[in-house]
Amino acid sequence: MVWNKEETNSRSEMQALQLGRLQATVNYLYEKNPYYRNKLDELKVSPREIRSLDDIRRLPFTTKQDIRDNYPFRLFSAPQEEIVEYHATSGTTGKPVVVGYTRQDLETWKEVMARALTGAGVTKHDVVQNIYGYGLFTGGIGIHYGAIRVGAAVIPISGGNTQRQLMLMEDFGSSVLTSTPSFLMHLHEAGEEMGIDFHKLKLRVGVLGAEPWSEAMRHKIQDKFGIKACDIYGLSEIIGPGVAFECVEKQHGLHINEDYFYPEIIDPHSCEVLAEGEVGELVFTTVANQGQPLLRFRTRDITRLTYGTCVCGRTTVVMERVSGRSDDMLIIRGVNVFPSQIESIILKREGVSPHYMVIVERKGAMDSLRVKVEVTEEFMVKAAADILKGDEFDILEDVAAVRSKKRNLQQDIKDVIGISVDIQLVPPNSIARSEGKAKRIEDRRPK
Ligand code: DLL
Repeated sequence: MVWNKEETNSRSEMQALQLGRLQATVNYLYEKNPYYRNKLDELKVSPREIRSLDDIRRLPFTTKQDIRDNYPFRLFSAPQEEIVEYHATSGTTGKPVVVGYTRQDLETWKEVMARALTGAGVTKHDVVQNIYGYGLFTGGIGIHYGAIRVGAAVIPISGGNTQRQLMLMEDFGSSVLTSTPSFLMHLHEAGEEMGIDFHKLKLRVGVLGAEPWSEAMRHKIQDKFGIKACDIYGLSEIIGPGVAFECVEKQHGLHINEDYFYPEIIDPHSCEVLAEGEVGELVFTTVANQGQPLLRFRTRDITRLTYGTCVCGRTTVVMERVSGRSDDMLIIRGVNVFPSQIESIILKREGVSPHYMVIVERKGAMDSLRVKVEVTEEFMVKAAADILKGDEFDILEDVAAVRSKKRNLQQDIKDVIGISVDIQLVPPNSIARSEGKAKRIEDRRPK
């Protein structure tokens, strides 16, 4: 289902809309924002010279660091009295990255979120259990705005609260779950322990994102909950959730709301713009934002773009699911590795759960990779049987079933990523669960 006719624009209609909005944005920034005015002056680009969409290449890039350096409000272009809402990313180091929205920006957000939920098949008949965190994080409130715009009922439960989540899911008849995929897996485990049969509940759709997840994880979640799971992508700097989303008809690739957020793919090293279909870093220019419009914001997310008409009727450009962030990409002995590649292998194997952690260490001059993964309860029972047969009880390591499981996983991972990793199998529930985005990498190399 399509929410708005702009989503089915012809390419020329879309480009005309984008160009008009881009020109207005560059003018607006030149007039209102000293930071961008200086940047454009330095590059000797006058707003009048932006005559085609290709001229976007003359505009400067913006990075997360640029926003931080202008903390808190120096990148805002609307006057303070026009700002009606703030959000910020937690930021592991230093100051957070701040975003400000005008009333019109909130309208944009509601619109793109309504498109995303409609794309996943959500209607006014649905009850949306919104598990994304409310607060400075954009997930909770962004989904909330969109759900109300499509007329669905929202349960603003936010993250955490496992027992209450499960209770309301049953008692309020939730039909849609909006959550990070990793937290949803945790809810499933907890519910299973309590004897909940998820297939008997009213659940039918999941709108999942905010972190990378694999196709294998989608299948697992769909089977376990009896739902259709669609990916949703976004980032605070651009608007929050709703920048791009998967349609339930295809469930393959995410439609970018490109009439608001103009995408490019660049080579992250040379910064050259890449052609359709080539994999690189996603860059967005917001062409309709007022509070804090950004030119060519470097997301660090790795993907590729494809143009065409989708089975759902949308003509908006599609981005492949994000395999990871360039800063999550590990370079181990010269080989590029994303945790999501490892996840897709783990999820296809019996006996291990989707809870894992990738640990990078330096041994001598060499970097090494250790994958810590939880075994399932069933696997523990099988391993215990081995122990009873006479093996010494030496945690999990000496048990035959464990040895062969480790060997197999090691081989499968090597086949896909091309390097050897150590596998560490750990008991169920021993890897910390996150209520929001899962932490998958622990880099212990000396800085
Ligand atoms: O995570 C916004 C959001 C909330 C998206 C709820 C979807 C659902 P930030 O906290 O600013 O915003 O984090 C943005 O998260 O650059 C990606 O690296 C990652 N990310 C977001 N969605 C996906 C996804 C929200 N579907 C950063 N797949 C982005 C992979 C994602 N990575």
